[in-house]
Amino acid sequence: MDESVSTLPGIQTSDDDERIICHVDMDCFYAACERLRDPSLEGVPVIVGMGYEPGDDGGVVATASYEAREYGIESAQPISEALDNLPRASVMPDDFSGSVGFYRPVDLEFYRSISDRVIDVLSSKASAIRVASLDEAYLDVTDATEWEHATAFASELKTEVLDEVGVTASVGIAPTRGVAKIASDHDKPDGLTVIEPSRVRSFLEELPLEDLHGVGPVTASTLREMGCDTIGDVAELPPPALAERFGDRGRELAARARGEGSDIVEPQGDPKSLSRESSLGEERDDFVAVRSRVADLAEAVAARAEDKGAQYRTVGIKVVKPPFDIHTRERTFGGPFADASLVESTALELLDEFTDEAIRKVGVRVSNLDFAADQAPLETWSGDEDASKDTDVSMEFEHQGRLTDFEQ
Ligand code: TTP
Ligand code: MG
Repeated sequence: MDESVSTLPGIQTSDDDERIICHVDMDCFYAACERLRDPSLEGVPVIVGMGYEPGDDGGVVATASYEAREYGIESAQPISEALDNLPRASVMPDDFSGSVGFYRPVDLEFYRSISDRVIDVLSSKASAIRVASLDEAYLDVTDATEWEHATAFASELKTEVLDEVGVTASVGIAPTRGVAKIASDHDKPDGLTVIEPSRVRSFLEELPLEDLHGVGPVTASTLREMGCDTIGDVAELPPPALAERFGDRGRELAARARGEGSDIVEPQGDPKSLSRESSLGEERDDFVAVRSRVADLAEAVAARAEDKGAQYRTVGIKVVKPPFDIHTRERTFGGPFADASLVESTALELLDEFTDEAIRKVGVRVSNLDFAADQAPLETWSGDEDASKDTDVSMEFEHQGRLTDFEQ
């Protein structure tokens, strides 16, 4: 088994200290979710908001699709103002019925279910993930890619989110969390921006002050009074001048403007699933080699679960066929267990369906995790055939992963 397979999240394994941090932020997320269940909203202005009733002018905009943003509609705007901005298809009463745009009320439960699916995909690509909000996450991808391949990595990640969930993401990759976040916002929507360590200063230099985390209109106007028009200008200011004006916050601003900041992605909570996946090279057409790779991944996943003191009820595999055809299969047992050989034999049995097919990538996952329970004796459930099921959830890998490990 490859050494890196048993790497713990957050433990640095690369030769130098430099991490590769990826920030993912979904595009007009609530609106994108609404489009998933109503494709007729595709390509037209969509406003998702709360507190609005037709004929009434209350309520605020939660988000607007990019088509609606063309008309100056933005988050936190009163719906009445949004309605004023939207062109009218005909002369109608003052509500959405006459406008060229569409309104949908916020449905957090639905957005959360989509978010879970996105996070599940992201989790399989990173050694650590921190979910910052429903539509935003930081990933430590140091062990998954290299700077030279970061663009291809990000592109594949975006494609996987789109193919598996149906929404677009903007991705930024940089050496720190702060710069990665600025990068993901840089080319929205459907953005992809990689800022290698040597480019951090020049990337930040020309950006407007407001792109810096913690700089709102008030701070920006103070900074302008101090002669700054860009982030580069802030980086040039002597830090004591900033500290004098803003106190400790000033020192932080100076550091951020120079691209300094944390590169630690601290995972939160217990993971919902643990998985490893691996791309196949030459061996993609050699089923014996594919089986051997799946066996290795199964062993790694079981070891990872053991490290974390986790038992599992579900074992699954993911098979990606060329060009990008994702298939998942899983089997759920009647009780939690921790048994590497059962993970391996189950994964290999599930793989049999794909015998002699060309396979680009394989993954193994355990889910339905249990961190507390003592292991039930095997015989209390192992013969429970009714509780064991195969599921064919192509494009859908149980979607409960929040934190997984992987090996590329
Ligand atoms: P954002 O990522 O800030 O916005 P967004 O995803 O809609 O658009 P972008 O393409 O610019 O990333 O926020 C994510 C979701 O959070 C957004 O879809 C709706 C919700 N939200 C609010 O409810 N109120 C707000 O003021 C903001 C900013 C977001
Ligand atoms: Mg977003």
